[in-house]
Amino acid sequence: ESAYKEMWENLNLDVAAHEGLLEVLGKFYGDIYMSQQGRLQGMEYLDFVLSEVHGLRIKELMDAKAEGKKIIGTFCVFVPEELSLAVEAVQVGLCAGADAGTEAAETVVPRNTCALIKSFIGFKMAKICPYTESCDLIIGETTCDGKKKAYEAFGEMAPMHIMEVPQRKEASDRVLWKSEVLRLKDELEKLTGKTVTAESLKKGIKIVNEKRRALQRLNKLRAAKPTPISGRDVLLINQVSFYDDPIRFTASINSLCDQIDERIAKNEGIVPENTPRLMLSGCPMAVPNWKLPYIIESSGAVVVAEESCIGTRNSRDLVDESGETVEEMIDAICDRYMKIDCACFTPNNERMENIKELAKEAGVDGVIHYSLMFCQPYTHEAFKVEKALAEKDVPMLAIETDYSMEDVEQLKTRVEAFVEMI
Ligand code: BJ8
Repeated sequence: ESAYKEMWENLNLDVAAHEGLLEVLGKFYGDIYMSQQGRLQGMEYLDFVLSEVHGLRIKELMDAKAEGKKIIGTFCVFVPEELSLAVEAVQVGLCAGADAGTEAAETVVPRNTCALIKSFIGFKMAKICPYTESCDLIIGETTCDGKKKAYEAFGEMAPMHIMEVPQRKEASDRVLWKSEVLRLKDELEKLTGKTVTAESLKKGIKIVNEKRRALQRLNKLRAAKPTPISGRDVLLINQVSFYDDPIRFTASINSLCDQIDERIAKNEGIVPENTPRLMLSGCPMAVPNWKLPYIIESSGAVVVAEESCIGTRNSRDLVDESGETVEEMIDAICDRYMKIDCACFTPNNERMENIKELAKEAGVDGVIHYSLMFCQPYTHEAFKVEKALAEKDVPMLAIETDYSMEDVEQLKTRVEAFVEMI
């Protein structure tokens, strides 16, 4: 009997279905993560966080709520965590990465919807996600059509606020974006009864920047030859960055980076130096979507970069810290978020530049472009990414998949052939 059962019941979860999910998750994690040899000791923190993902962390959220704090859920890196922190709220990323409640989801969204969307709707309808159930407000956004329309259905089941994210980067788009950031600020102030002050916003900016700096440091270090940490482990760190306490997370990642420094000084790697180095690029991989990295890393290659929102797209840019007034800091936040090179933008040429640069910095031998099936923005951009990389003689393999395990063998065959070729 789990000590958390009462908490889950109070959250109105379907306790039996939830137990089933935890069991599958635990087994999956064991196979994919605990089986690794020579892992850094600092990864124990991540193992612990993951083992308590529906336990201790949810308890912390419940304790925060008891103190009067609000929980804000998000599905996209466009939602500025800085603002949530400035009203003493806790922000958690909800994007679900597992096949769950798909049948139920397909009663409210079309079948040809990407797995990520079906997953967050399915988790809600099956009542198995304690994060979703803890939220006082969930922020949606007008990015792809799939999400935009799915939020209409989701909004009937949960309290939502939708941000309009522009689709282009002209001056008028920046004006729209600022008005949306201000509208979110008003909404958060209303929800929490707190006011965003220069002091609280400065603190929020600092906390989130520090988190991004730790991830930047990790991304630099992992690129060493031989690579000191597996791609799977870095992906896990990026995933956990969305729901862990930001200050504690930053400290843990910095101490992990200290260990990586030591490993590099000894010229130690997680795999032999001549292991083919790959970059993953494309759609975000939410917990527990570890399928493709696992396939890659059991096909004789290692992942040394993730160009995605659960990767460098979320940590690459910092908010300028020189602002003193709330207005200046809001502007700095707007500027930083407008740099996000999501495929929902048109044109989105900066993504091609960023990919070429990252491929070079990380010294990759090839790129695997990953799109979820039915994701229009990223499947379209796969063609452009391949062309951009070809200019630099970097080969690319385009993969479209979902959360099912049916195509594992077929993917493995394709990945192995690609690894052999590079
Ligand atoms: S800023 S990438 S987190 S929107 S996979 S739901 S695009 S059909 S996730 Fe994203 Fe924000 Fe952009 Fe990043 Fe639609 Fe594609 Fe599904 Fe996707």
